[in-house]
Amino acid sequence: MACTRPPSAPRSAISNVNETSVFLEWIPPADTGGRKDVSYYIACKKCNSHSGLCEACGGHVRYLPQQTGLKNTSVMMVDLLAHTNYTFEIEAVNGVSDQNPGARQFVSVNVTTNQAAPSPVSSVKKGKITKNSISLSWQEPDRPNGIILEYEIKYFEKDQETSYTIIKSKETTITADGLKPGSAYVFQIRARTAAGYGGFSRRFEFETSPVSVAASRDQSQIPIIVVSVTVGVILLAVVIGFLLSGRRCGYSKAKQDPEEEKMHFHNGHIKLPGVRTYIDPHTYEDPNQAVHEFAKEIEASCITIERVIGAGEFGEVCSGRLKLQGKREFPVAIKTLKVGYTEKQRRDFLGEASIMGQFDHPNIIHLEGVVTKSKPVMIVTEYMENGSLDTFLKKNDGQFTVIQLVGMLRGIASGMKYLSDMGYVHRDLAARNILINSNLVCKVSDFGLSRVLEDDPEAAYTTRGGKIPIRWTAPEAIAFRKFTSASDVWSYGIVMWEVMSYGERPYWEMTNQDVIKAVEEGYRLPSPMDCPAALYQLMLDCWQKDRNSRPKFDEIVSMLDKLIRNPSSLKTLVNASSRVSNLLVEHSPVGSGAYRSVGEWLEAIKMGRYTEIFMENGYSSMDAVAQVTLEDLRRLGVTLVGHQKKIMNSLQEMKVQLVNGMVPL
Ligand code: ACK
Repeated sequence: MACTRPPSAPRSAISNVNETSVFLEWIPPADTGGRKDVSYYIACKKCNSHSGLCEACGGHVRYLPQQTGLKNTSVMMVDLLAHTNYTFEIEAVNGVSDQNPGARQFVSVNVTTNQAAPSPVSSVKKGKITKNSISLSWQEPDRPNGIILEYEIKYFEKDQETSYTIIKSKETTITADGLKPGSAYVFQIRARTAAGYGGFSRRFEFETSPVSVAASRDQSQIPIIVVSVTVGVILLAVVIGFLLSGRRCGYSKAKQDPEEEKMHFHNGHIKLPGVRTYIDPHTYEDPNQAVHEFAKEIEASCITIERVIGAGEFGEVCSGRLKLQGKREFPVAIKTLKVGYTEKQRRDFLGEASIMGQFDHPNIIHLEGVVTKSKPVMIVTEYMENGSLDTFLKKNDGQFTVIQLVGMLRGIASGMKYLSDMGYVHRDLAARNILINSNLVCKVSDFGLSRVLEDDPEAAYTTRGGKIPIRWTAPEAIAFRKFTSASDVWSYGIVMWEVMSYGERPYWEMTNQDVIKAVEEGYRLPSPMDCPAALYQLMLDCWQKDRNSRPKFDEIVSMLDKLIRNPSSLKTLVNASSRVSNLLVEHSPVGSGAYRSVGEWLEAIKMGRYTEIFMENGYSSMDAVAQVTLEDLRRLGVTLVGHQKKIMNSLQEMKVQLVNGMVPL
């Protein structure tokens, strides 16, 4: 037999990260060593992002189908840690590789796993129970996906779910006290890591012990009074807290115990201490104080500027390196404030750092710090190798799998969920304001107050004087500046459209005025080419005229997660024949359209129960129905606000279409 050799290294390895799973694919080595028995081995190393030191991954990682002797040129690693840097070495081996053990032939791939929230807590045990308290203990979730920062325990008296209490604890035990004797309480627990909260556990029901019969008559009222007084005292404390900390815009911390925080909610109305909320830097009398509260001061000597990568409103944007004491040097982006700035410009420039510094999330651009003690004044952030998402997608038109695109969208939605939970409304969410790194992780950037819009070349002045990026903005925000997380959801829908069409300009070359008119008339962007139907439906949901009907960011994240977990759900594309390229499509919300009778219309919007009342009161034709007002509905006995909303929204949609002659009623 002729002599044979070990194979050369596998080639062109690519990775696809989905939360804490990584899929690797490569092509066989150029040189198989003259043999047909090439197989592959995967070495996994976990690397520290700051020290750069790597260690073997350990036994928790699962390889599908296996780690060694792989015959195919792909493998999936699951159960990795969240938000961790891994290096995978794909090694080609054959029957003579052992003869030459020194020369490993591998190609390596560096990836950072995305954050994934911990799995639900599955086992909860009751401990000591008294007539007023219940002690619980539980086990860490099976898949913590990171370090558990704390647990949130929600409990309420059975069948009284609207009035609940939340305790936060770093331990896996708590005692809920101040409970009513002989009453059943429902408990749910969830864990939080840097990735956010996992899902709540299933409901666990435990009962306090009863009071003795003899004592019950007189004492039964006491716990209720105690609870009322406790809630009263807490409410009073909150009100005083709010008044005293007015400057801090609703953010205060009332710790019960260093390890435990407790909050009470009634009908979800009171936002109580412990909820981390974004603080508007404008509420600080001295803006410098805000910067230093939220951003670290960096010495200019720690920064090496390498090259200019772009221009911002306040000065150049550069790439460079940051070397902090005791840490390895790493790449950063540096925004500079040009010389000759006014005090207001400096304040506005640093305002972005005061906002960014309050956020800590893998899909929000991370602030390293600021330079304010020397000139030029700088804002230093993590470096995102692939720059802005819109430019990156245009450059790589058609190059990604649907799963990769959905992964990008998931990241953006997750960042937005975090911002909306913090009470921050972005107002300028667009692909140009998303940055993307070498692992295709997308992060929301460009934070500011009025500045954001001044800065954005897309922003146009409206008749009311404000500057608004029309194509990305919800109609109510354009019309009466109602900027909310729901208007951010509209913009998110536009970002989805930009991503799925690889950076196409929304509404192409239509003028801003035409865009406003078309959207107001009920037209919406058509599906991008080759877009999964489920994604286009989600876009249309984000563009609901009624902002309360749009999905919330947490719902968007869960929906995208579901699609990623079940990729076959992305196979159904929007029907090519129904996709009208370069034309807006008429947006018909479910239930509207040409209805032949009042009954058919009410049935379609699931309000069929009112058909008889409508008919009896003279609303027997769609023409008559079109005149109905909210007052009329109340008079007809439609007292539930949800039902009133449903009916009025449907009428509103129909009227818009009637005015434009699109749908004959
Ligand atoms: O598309 P780009 O290369 O990405 O051009 C713009 C430019 O600076 C002006 O904003 C780039 N840029 C901004 N922040 C960062 C960052 N953190 N990392 C990398 N590039 C950035 C952006």
